[in-house]
Amino acid sequence: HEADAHRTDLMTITRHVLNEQSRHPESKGDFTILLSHIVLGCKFVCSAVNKAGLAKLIGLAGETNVQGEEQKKLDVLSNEVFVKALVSSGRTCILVSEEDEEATFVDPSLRGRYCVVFDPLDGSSNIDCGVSIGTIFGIYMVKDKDNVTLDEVLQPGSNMLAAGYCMYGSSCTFVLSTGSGVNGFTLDPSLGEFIMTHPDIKIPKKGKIYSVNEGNAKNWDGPTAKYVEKCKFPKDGSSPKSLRYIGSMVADVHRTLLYGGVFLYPADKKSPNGKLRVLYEVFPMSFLMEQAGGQAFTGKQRALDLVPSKIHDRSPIFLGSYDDIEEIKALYAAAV
Ligand code: AHM
Ligand code: MG
Repeated sequence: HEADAHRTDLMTITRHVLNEQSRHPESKGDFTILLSHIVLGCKFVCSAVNKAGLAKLIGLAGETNVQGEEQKKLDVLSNEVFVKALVSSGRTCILVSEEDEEATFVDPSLRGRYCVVFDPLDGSSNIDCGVSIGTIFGIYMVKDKDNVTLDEVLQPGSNMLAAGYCMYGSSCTFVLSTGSGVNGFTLDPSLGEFIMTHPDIKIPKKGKIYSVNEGNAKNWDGPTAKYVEKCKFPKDGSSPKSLRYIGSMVADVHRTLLYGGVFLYPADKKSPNGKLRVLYEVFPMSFLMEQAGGQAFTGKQRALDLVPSKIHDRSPIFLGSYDDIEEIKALYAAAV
């Protein structure tokens, strides 16, 4: 029976990626190995997040516990785990993490062709109250691993090979795109494996939810203010949209992918480039949105066409359902 097949035929991430790679005979399994190291990092963070209260992992970096050991804040710990897992995979050459001011250039003896940009634990202000947080990543590939410069990662998001996130929520969910659609996997803790639970995610063409930090409204520009006003007081006879804002990008984007609608972190007078980081927040989420049939826009252009000039650059971002983003684009086009 169909139902039985679902229960006994477990599509793990590794199996899924191997299937995808088999369509590229030239591939030597390097991507599968790289991804398994990212997945390992996510499993570690998932278990650490679940134990955060218990293990007293929460605390300021540099504080010492009763044994006199240094306590690391969860985001610092997560970063170390990802950096070590990625370096030891032997498949990476440059790493860019939100936690590290400088990019990491992998020692030539361990170098591979992939660059990974990531935010190891995004939304960390939500840790202490148990709200969902996540890891976000994007992957580029270099031509010549023996000759790499920072320019390899200062590239438009459309050059990414793959992107994804892992959400540490009521369950642990891994969402991935390697450029041919988006798939979601849920961690089965008893197996320690992510099993495909959300094949071929497509975002609804139009949604009923908007998601934004409205506390910044007094500093918004005209088109953003007009759009949010429209969400609340539609003039075309449609129902107002619902507001949902978690304040964890991974959770807000995950809901947007599944239910549709828009997530925005616009520019405002205080932060003319918004808050979110181009390389490891805006790009991976924009990549996933487009792969799921939605759009990602900066207020000026397609988000994936941005070219960052520094690794920690920020950009305003509007992402979500195709039709909803069209409305935002029209408001920005009318404003110039
Ligand atoms: P962080 O990288 O310092 O955790 O900040 C990123 C987070 C995102 O997850 C979220 O979308 C945004 O900050 C929320 O910002 P705000 O609190 O300004 O609404
Ligand atoms: Mg972040």
